[in-house]
Amino acid sequence: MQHTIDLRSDTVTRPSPGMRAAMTEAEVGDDVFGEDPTVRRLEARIAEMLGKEAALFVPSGTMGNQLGIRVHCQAGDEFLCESNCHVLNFEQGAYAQLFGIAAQPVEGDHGVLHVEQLVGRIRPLNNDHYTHTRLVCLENTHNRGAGRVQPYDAVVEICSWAADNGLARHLDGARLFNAVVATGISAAEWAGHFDTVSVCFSKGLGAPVGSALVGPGDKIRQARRHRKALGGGMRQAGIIAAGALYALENNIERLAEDHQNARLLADAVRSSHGLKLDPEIVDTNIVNFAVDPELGTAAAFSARLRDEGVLMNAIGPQRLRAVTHLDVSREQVQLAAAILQETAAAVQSVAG
Ligand code: TLP
Repeated sequence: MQHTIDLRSDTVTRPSPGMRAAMTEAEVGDDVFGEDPTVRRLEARIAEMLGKEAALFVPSGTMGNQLGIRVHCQAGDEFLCESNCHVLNFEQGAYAQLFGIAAQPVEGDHGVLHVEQLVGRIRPLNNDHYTHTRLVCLENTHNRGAGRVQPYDAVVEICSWAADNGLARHLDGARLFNAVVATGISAAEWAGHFDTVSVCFSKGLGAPVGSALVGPGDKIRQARRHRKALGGGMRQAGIIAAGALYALENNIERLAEDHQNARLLADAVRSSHGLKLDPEIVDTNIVNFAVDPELGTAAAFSARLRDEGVLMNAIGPQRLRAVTHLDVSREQVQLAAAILQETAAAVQSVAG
């Protein structure tokens, strides 16, 4: 069998030789003492890119989000979010488990929310029956929304409504740079509407480990304290921060290639009988599609693809997800697209 083409997630990338060299040469110190020069450089760089005062290097996007929520809320508070967001569905409800914070989910259209859906959802403070609504949390790009970019105007409207009503704003920007490349709207412009933003270096940017929480100095100081409590205080973390710095220098613009490759895969889905893009639009590097029950389940279809050397995860009984990234070339994506079409046709001919 040919080399496996791994489209399960953009988290599967391995550091390139250039990135590994940067990591090997990184100057390091004890970051719990605030003495790692490479971590400091990374924190200063990402804060500057997002137009914020400060940043905190954390081991994962999950920790970045949970700290982001924690610095705006405490036990008995709640945040508004989209019902398919990562924070709510894929982080074990850590905000509730660890901090006593609740979520009020609101269903969007493939992850996209509009301000009218949020108006009226802030609970009155003067009634002891209610949690206190403190925060709005958005996700851009939206993972379950198939990499959907939030419409910029909707973000501006939601965030200014939130600010006018005394709510803080946190952005899960695990794939913010995909939105930047897809729209030409800078990271600082997007981030300007939020108090805190978490960004991941270990998704499309290709670093092996790490995320950052970015925001005002006082919130980041608070987050640093909570990070220690969660066991996220790292020592000579400059080794991994160097990979993230390398990613910021080298791997942002190239995300456009991943977006083109995702469109190529989407075309293969469109032309395959029994497969249907859902949603139809492919904004960035994630392609979600439905498998007609007559072709079997998504898990069975995924297993067929695996036999042909293509990895795509089932994300529902009849849904699959494919994610393009820097470790799959144009040629590999072309091959994966052909295998996808052939597999659909082969299964169809048996079923039909
Ligand atoms: N997403 C992973 C899985 O957890 C689903 C993936 O393969 O896409 N926010 C968003 C929008 C994410 O997609 C992810 C990871 C995270 C946060 C969490 O990042 P990590 O895995 O670093 O904790």
